[in-house]
Formats: sequence, structure tokens, C-alpha cells
Amino acid sequence: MTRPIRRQTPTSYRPWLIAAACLIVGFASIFLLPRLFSKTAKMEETFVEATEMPGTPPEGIVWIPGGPFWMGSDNDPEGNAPAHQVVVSGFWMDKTEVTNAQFEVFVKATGYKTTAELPPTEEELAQGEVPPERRVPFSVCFKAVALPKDVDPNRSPPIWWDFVAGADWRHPEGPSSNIKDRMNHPVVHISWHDAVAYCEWAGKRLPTEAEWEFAARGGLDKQEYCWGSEKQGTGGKWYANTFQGSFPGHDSAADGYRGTSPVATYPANGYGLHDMSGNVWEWCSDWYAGTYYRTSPKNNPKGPESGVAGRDTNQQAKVRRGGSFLCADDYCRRYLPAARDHNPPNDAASHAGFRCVKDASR
Ligand SMILES: [Ca+2]
Repeated sequence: MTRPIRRQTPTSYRPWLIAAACLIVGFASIFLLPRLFSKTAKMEETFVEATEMPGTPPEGIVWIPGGPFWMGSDNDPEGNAPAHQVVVSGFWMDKTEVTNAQFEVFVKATGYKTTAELPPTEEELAQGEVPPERRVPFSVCFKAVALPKDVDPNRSPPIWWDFVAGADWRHPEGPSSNIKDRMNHPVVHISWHDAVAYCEWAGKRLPTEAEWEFAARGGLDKQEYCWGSEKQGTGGKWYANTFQGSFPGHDSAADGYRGTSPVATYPANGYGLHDMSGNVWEWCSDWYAGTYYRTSPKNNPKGPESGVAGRDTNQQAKVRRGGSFLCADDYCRRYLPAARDHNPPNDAASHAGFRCVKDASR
């Protein structure tokens, strides 16, 4: 009788099968399941209303695709923190700040008078004692003032600002100045109300603060500058019109300009936008609150219901972004994409302008 051959296979391969099963389960646990869950999370994070360009870009406008990004910064406590994830929908945005030439077309078509061209309102006069020289149309102009060497501009009253009667968008330095040779420079002495009026006439609107920062970053993640991690490029190339030298007394204009520069003088960022850093401040639609980032909704945040008072007034403040030709590393680094600023909506000054955005559906 032939001794039956013992069926060795199940027991001899069992350890291998168990090991293989463990490997499969382990692989799934380590690689597949996290990816599945992260994909789900990613989908929640990246929900947007529009990402594809909805048509041919109108003249002077680029498509900002929208999506998730890190807004703010943990490195600067001045209202910019914490860095937090935000998602914005796609939108159109002006490639450049609104120029004097563009604003002139608006004024000729509408007869619009800017805030700076009108005397202070009853509401403004009610803010407190207003000297006679400020009961006339005026705006605020920068003047270079040399501070004593031991005075830090961050601890000095802003004595570099002059109240100038008759200063307005047509007369940037006062009644005797003009914009004849600056028609392609950004319009300045623009209040938030002026910017909104222009946008509405143009069938556009102001960007939200989140839209503005998403666009300014040009598709880069958590970079210090709108163009990357280094302030200057190869050979000392400049990417923005800011202030070099010693603020506020001496601007060496190493970047080529003292004061405003023609729009699009400096390279565009990753989305084709110029001057998102420096040149002139740009108004946003949001009210400002320094604590807003702690409670901001994730999708398309539009700012708090009301703002906080400005630095020198009890008026609520609107957000401004991007810095200006007056941003100096020894005084104000608010030309960085995470940096915020705020001023009452009636404020106008020689370094404040705007640009517009447009909804995809309009
Ligand atoms: Ca400059």
C-alpha cells in the first residue's frame, strides 16, 4: 500500500500567505487608505465655484483660477497671523492698478468728484476739532523729512505726512502739480468710496482681501514675496517699486523710481499681475479687524461685518493691501503679500490707489 503523500502545501505555504496578507493589509493601511481619506479632505478643501477660464480674457484683465492657499503669515504679529487655509473661487482681475488715464475716462463720463475734491463731510467734522485749514478740500501728501539719527521712524509721529489743500488725483503734490506726464501711472488720492464708484461704473468690483492675497501670491505657496523667496533677482533685479535708503528722509530710488512708477514697469507675477507689491496701496472690499483671521470662514471669506477704528480716528477701517513706493525695510514691510493695512474709507493719500476684479458670471 502506497503510503499517501502527505499534503504538505497548506502548512508549508501558510506562513508565506499570512505574510503576503499582512503585506497587502499593511500596504493598504500605509498608502491606500490615507490617500483615499486625503483625497476626500482635498476635495473638501478645494471646493471652488469656478476654476476654468470662462472665456476670452477682456482687455487688460487676467483670469485668476482660484483654489486653496495659505493666507496670512505666522511670522508677523501685526494682524497677519495666523497663517490659515482659505479657498477662493476663480475671478477676473485687472493686470495693473487703475491709471490716471483710465480714471480720467471715468470722470469725464460721470462728472464724479473724489473725496479729496470735496470739503470734509459733517460726519468727518463731527470726529473732533477740525482746524480751518482742514475745512476745505484736501488730501495727504508725503514729504521727505530727515529724522535725527537716533529716532526710529516706527516710534516717531508720522511727521512725513502733510495735509495739502487742493491735492487730489489731478494734482498729486498740490494745486501747482499735474499728471500730464503721469497718465500711465496709478491714480492716487483715491478713497475707498472713489474706488467703489469707479468699479461700479466699469461693471467690476473691489477684490476681497482673500482674493487679493491669492492673486498676489501668483500661485506660489507660503513665499515671502509675490515673486518668491528672495527680495531681488539675479544681478540685483528689482520686482517692485518700494523705498530704498533711509525712511523717511532719503529714498535712493535704487529700484529706478522715487514716487509712483508707470504701471507694469516691473515684472508680472505668476498670474500676469503687475505691482501687487509696492507702487500704490490697493483698497479691498473688506472691513478690517486684526483678529479676523482667527475666525475667518474657509471658503471665500469676505471680512467681518464691521471694522475697527483706524489708527488716528474713531472711524471704522477698510483693508488696503500691497504696500506702496513708501514701503521701506527699516520702517514698513507691508509690500509683502501676507501684510495687511487699514484706513477709514474716506482717507485719501498720495500713495493710495486701487485695481478692480470681475466675477466670472458677469
Ligand atoms: Ca522706488
